[in-house]
Amino acid sequence: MSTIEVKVPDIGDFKEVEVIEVLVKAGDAIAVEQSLITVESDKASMEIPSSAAGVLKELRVKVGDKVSEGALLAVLEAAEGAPASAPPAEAEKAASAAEVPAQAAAGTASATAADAPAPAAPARAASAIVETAVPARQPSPTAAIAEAPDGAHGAKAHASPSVRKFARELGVDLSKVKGSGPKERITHDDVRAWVKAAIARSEGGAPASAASGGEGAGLGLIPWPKVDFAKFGPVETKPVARIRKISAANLHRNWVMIPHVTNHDEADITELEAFRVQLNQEQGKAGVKVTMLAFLIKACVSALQKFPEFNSSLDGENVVLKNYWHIGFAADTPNGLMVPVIRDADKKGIFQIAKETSELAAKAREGKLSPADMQGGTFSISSLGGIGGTYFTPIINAPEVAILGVCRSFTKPVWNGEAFEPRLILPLSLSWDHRVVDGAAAARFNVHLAQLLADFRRVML
Ligand code: CAO
Repeated sequence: MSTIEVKVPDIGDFKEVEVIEVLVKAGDAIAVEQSLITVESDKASMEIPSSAAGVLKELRVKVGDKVSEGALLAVLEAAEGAPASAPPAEAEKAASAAEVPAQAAAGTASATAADAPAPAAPARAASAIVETAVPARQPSPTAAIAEAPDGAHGAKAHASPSVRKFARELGVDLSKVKGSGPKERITHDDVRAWVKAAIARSEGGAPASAASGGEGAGLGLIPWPKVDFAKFGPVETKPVARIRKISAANLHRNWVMIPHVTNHDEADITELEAFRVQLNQEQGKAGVKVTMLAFLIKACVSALQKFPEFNSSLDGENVVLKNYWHIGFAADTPNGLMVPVIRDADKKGIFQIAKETSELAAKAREGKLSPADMQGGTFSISSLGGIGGTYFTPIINAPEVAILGVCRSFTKPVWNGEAFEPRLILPLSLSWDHRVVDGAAAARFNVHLAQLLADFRRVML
């Protein structure tokens, strides 16, 4: 069996460059052009490929060695029957194929890559590609990188082409990986360790990590602060309730993924509240208690029919406008927030809606809501009127595109053209998804809703 010596090819002006990574070990079957080591100069790093195929008998360099063109890298036992090295024609082809992207890259390289000194234009076997985020890498005998931006993130990552390729295959953003090699260079093992840690984090429970912010929750943020609270005073630690974990994960996603805007307005509900009190008096204790929430649901359906984009969902490139009006309402329960849904609220009267909201709220508090009770909502209302407050910014209940928050009504003096008179005012806070709705439409929606609540006869129009 014959042996072949593999030497450092022409690497342009690079001399006495340090071996920073060894990519193979004795006994490995080596293919022609397989990377053997990575070397690094002050300006760039590059992988040195094998000029021949065979089994690696001996590697003659180690990490930290300095090598130049012609230095002996490895001794191979030639693979039986296989051509010991790339035929010259193939090598020429590979070299010229590599030179094309090198030129293209020079024209399209980002500022970071363009600022880096161009690797020496090597003759034949040692071409160079300045790797940018844009083009797919071409095969090259020797690929040089110059602190090129990685992926779409634009952050500098210090890694060899094979590590970059490995990271791309696994979908790893190298700017997030800490390098353990010389000068914080990222190695294959660093990428592997990062992936393992990411899997462990996600297996640790998305809701919990969402609640705590996780490791920056994948947003490139600094990690959540880890504080030993007991150092500062007595503490009590208890697990997050199951429902709170679920709602936390949903709220977190919605808050992060939806560009929320909230418009505030006021509705004069003086007459409506008087009407509500009158209805409840007429009915007595035996009847259904008519609530402001029931009127709000009915008024919202009417406003949603006038402004259908608020009763829609985003579905990829499409907006799905729904011709049904199922209204969810936030219910505060001992276990956390739940959102039961009043189906076909457009077909129901105030008494029916009041009855259903009261039943569903009771079911929510008893933990007896079924999944069907909470599905299919097209718009939500969050009423804090029984508690207090003036305005707040409710989080949209995806895949809906808007939510109405209402707080406690209050009496304020309103100028009627001749004098101030006391009026009962309901504060409205409408949060909407700016991908689907615009501010002008939201302002119109609120104005219209306030008109409906001020004169409920308008709901019939
Ligand atoms: N202004 C003034 N008073 C109001 C009011 C308002 N906007 N809304 C309700 N009230 C009054 C009611 O009339 C009732 O008074 P009485 O006891 O004298 O009749 C009292 O406040 C209690 O009402 P309620 O809030 O219990 O009942 P509701 O039908 O208005 O609301 C429900 C039902 C399920 C919406 C409510 O119980 C609830 O859970 N609200 C919290 C929702 C929530 O948590 N939102 C936040 C989500 S984001 O974290």
